[in-house]
Amino acid sequence: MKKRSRNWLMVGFLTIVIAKYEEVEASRRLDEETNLDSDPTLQPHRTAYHFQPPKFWMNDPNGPMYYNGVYHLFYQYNPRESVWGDGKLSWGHSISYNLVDWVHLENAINPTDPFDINGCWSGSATILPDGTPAILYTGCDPEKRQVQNLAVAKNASDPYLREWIKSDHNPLLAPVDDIKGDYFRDPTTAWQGPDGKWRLIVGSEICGHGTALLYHSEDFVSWTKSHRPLHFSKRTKMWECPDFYPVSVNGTNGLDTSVIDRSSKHVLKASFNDHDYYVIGAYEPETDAFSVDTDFMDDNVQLRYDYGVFYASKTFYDNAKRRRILWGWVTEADGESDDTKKGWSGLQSFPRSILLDESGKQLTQWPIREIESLRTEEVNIQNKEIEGGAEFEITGITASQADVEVSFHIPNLDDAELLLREWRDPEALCRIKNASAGGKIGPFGLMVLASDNLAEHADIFFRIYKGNDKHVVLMCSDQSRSSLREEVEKTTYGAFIDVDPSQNLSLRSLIDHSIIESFGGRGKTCITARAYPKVAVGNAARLYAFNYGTESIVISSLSAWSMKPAQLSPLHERTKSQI
Ligand code: DQQ
Repeated sequence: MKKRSRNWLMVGFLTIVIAKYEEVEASRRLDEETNLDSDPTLQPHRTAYHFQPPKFWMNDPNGPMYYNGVYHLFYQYNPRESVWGDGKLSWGHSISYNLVDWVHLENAINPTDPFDINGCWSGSATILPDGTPAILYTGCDPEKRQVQNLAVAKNASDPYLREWIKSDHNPLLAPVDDIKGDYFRDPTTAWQGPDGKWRLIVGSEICGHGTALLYHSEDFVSWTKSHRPLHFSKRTKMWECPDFYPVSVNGTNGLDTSVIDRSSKHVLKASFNDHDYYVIGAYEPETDAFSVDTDFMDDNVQLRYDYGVFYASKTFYDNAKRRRILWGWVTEADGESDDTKKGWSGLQSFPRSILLDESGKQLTQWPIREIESLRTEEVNIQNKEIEGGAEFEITGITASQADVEVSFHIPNLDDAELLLREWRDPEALCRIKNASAGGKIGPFGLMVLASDNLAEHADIFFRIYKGNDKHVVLMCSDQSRSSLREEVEKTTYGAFIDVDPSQNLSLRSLIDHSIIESFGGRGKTCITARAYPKVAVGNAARLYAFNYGTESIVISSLSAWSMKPAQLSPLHERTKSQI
């Protein structure tokens, strides 16, 4: 080799080494700045068994799927900072064998092409009949118009599906006619009708009404817009992240998205007004007619997946365990500067399996049973009366990282207070009648993330009222005293639960440092809340059961467990046997 070319080679080599060194240094500096590698006491609010990327901003769950023995979760990810920022988001990607422990991979999709240069936004995965996993996602183009794109796994035999190839045909769908460029996003998992054609819906707002635009395709590449949307509502604005899937009536299994079974019903979910609302109805695959039992924002019934912090959710069908699983984005309730200091923002709810309730009128949700693999120390209490005005501590477990299941018996329902007409809004009622406002039957429930002197605590509780022809059960999640820090948001959430309180009334709460996911009436009503205690952190956190009503309540049974942390780490930090 000539001397000059040897020198060039040397320069090239050194440039690569320096660039690599700078990259590693920059990442080390970022870790240092964001405390992520530091003492865990500096990260008291980072969760132990909820899904989080190693750092920075995460919002919606995207394209969850089960493929060849591996669960995939993609998510809206800002790989540069802990805020949503300029919206130039990527699809983060992690895989799991049990939906509890996760391996973080490189981003699956980045905003690098004209059809997504301003952001790769939410979308869904569909497994095509030949086994190809396909992702449909929203791209923001150079004019910030929203368009729908396709990406397929480059190598379906890679167990982790690490590389994704964007289609040459992108964008597949562009906003035309009456669709506004900024109201056209979040394609669903596609399903096949009896005619073999694919269908999918995209969230939109047409003439001021929230709309699920319907498209058809024979080849998954060219799509035609149907004249009639699948559904729309005059009572709502833009629909984000729609989801549409069948649920079996009286069945205990979930259904795959394309299953057409005359005895099933269909669920349509749309995200708007900061909540995930759903309706249940009958879907005719021949005509694509969808007739709802009760509509969005009906005066009497407004169904939500979760009455707390839970948004832009997505379900997928797990054919290994024949269940439909729901993920939802749980945002932070502290400030943006806190998120920058923490170095991260956003959680995913613990995955929930979702079924149609036996009433047929609503869904029920329950943490997937794999969560039980994290349970360690256990305490059990049976038949314990809590007199009016009393509380008692549940000891023997790690109260900041716990799973608690309790079942209450109400010995005397006769003296329940009357539900006044002006108390129709359950959230407002929970605010007026917070945990410290005494009542007759209730408030009773759990006091979590509590400090020694009870200066800090979050409360999940019930109150029972007498309605017109039956008892009414109110469930509240009161954060008003959850942190001594004044600046964090402490919204109180509430909902009525359609249960008969003469039967046992159950409550389950997943407590994980700064998140409390609560399931009332075996998952009929779910409320997720955030709390950022100053004192009640780590081992200083305590757990109580309480009853501040005048009537005694009996805990028929209570089981509580400390939870082990789930394993979440990047691929390069794992040995093969750890995956
Ligand atoms: N988040 C995405 C959008 C979606 C919104 C952008 C919902 O695709 O509509 O990050 O949170």
